[in-house]
Amino acid sequence: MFGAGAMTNSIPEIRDTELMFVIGSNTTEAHPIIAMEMKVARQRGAKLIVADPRKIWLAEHADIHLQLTPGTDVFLLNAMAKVIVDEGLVDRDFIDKHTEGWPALRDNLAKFTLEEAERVTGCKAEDIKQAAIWYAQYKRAGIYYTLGITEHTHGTDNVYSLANLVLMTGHLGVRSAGMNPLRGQNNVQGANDAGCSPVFYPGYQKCDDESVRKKFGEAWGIGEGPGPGKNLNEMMKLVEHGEMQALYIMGEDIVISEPNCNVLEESLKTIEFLVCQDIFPNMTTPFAHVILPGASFAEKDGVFTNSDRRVQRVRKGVNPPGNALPDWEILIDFAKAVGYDMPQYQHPGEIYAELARLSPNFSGISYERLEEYPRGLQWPCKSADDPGSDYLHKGGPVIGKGQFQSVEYRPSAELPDDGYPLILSTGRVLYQYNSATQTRRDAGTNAKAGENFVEVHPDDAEKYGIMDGETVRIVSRRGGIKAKVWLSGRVQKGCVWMPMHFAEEAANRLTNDAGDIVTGTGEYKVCAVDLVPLREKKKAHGGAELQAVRHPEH
Ligand SMILES: Nc1nc2c(c(=O)[nH]1)N[C@H]1C(S)=C(S)[C@@H](COP(=O)(O)OP(=O)(O)OC[C@H]3O[C@@H](n4cnc5c(=O)[nH]c(N)nc54)[C@H](O)[C@@H]3O)O[C@H]1N2
Ligand SMILES: Nc1nc2c(c(=O)[nH]1)N[C@H]1C(S)=C(S)[C@@H](COP(=O)(O)OP(=O)(O)OC[C@H]3O[C@@H](n4cnc5c(=O)[nH]c(N)nc54)[C@H](O)[C@@H]3O)O[C@H]1N2
Ligand SMILES: [Mo]
Repeated sequence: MFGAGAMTNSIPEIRDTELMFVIGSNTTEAHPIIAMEMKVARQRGAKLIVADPRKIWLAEHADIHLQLTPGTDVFLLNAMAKVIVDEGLVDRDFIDKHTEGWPALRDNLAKFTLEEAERVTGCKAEDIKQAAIWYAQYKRAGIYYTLGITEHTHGTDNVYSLANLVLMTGHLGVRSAGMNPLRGQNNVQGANDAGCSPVFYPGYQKCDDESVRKKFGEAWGIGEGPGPGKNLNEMMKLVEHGEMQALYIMGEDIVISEPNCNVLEESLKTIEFLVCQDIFPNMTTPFAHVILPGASFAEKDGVFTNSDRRVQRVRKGVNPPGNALPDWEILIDFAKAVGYDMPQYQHPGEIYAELARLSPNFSGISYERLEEYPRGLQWPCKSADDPGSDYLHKGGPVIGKGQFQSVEYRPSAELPDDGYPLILSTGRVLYQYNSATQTRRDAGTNAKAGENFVEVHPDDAEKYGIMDGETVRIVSRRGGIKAKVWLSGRVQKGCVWMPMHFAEEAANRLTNDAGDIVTGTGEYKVCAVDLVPLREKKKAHGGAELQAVRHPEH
């Protein structure tokens, strides 16, 4: 909608903001460094609005906590947009000069009344109204969002709705404002920048553009480059249907991290050829025909690009163990082995030089220049004397005109019912990292967060007759796992929450693999579950076993 896929603003700008709207981001646990900047901003008097179904740390410290029902963000955000129109707080000048599609959006907002919003989201109408007014009134007002927004079947609609708010209030191209998706994995921004995407060549140049395909095909000596490929969700569906013969997985533990992983695990048993390139054995490597040992971040040279488009040098600290190699060296050997004569790069700096040569946004960045910029260079950086860009869209969206997008509210794919009366949402804790392939090897993090748990609201616990610390079985239409109950006021009534990190009782045995219609991202944040209390029952010959005491049908 603006023409660039990254944080519009920079992390150091956060401390100078006047208002933070944090939605679907447990920033203190998942992005603690960014959260420190938010805490500084708060100490300096910035307003804080948090929209999250759980009472996360930031919510406890917010001026307004919009504790919405999971999956109802589209309604919340469009109701906020309507308030901004009704209160006469839109930035007419910005809309006229820098956007397209305003009349259609404005008309579409009519149905998102505060009364309906209160009913659908469970948030108080007056809170929604106040949040909207503050967001529009403050000039340096920034939106920060992550998976609570994107990991839904309507994730793209959520993002559209947020971007509409930014455009209608003109909070774009302004220091300490903008729209800021916080990237999850180290260098996930850099991977996308470099073209690790089914729809983009390096530098976000589109695969469906013939001139782009020609340009890269020529540079790589392969005639015309290929068009768009399949996204992760589409590939997993092909694997399930036995239509994928081979998979080459680099740095991903799909058996833990993909939704509805029971089905995936079964189909991996039958895939003809599976390569895993990883720094550790993980839950997926047992299915592999070939394992290629990669070198870790500390064992190789290169650059990482963080969430605010900042390209920084990293330098090898220790040698890789055994026959492990940096990923780029493995890829060159692989290319050679399958008959492609890839240039014999001697150093990742040479690969970066090629990226910069072919991608205008990075053309001013080189390893030599990065020596002079210990804090990195932020793209767009278009020439050797360009100091890089702290915030984007100065003087108007880079796309030319910002594109408003009208959306309709669609509930989540699977809603609670009599059989599965609770909403399960999944996510992260501070002390474990994603599939936990890395962090569970460490005694310190395991001492802090070493076992699976499920947060349950005390009222629901009473209904089920379960107590704090008791082990329960959690069941969905796709599978069942065990976890220890944490009675917690963090979750709202009717909702339970658990982390995704624990392979032995993996949350993704429960989650729904329905995907967003545009991106394919799985609905990790909403599925329907039931709890089955387990009680210890003495066995006849000593020992004890856990047994279900209710709902024997599960
Ligand atoms: N310690 C640690 N840090 C990490 C990671 C890790 O595993 N551990 N992983 C990294 C990765 S890859 C990523 S992508 C990021 C993710 O960072 P986050 O997205 O902050 O992490 P999550 O725990 O998935 O939680 C998202 C938040 O969304 C809320 N939420 C759930 N459903 C909804 C909804 O329907 N609407 C709204 N508005 N909110 C909702 C949840 O309650 C939660 O507070 O973290 C990164 N940082
Ligand atoms: N239920 C549920 N599931 C989720 C989510 C959720 O919120 N809920 N979030 C989703 C999200 S946002 C993400 S990003 C995924 C993350 O899921 P994954 O990407 O599968 O998990 P990670 O633990 O980040 O890393 C995967 C592997 O990378 C390896 N690795 C680390 N460094 C290197 C390296 O330098 N080279 C190579 N070759 N390998 C390396 C690690 O050893 C590990 O095995 O999970 C998704 N799954
Ligand atoms: Mo992520």
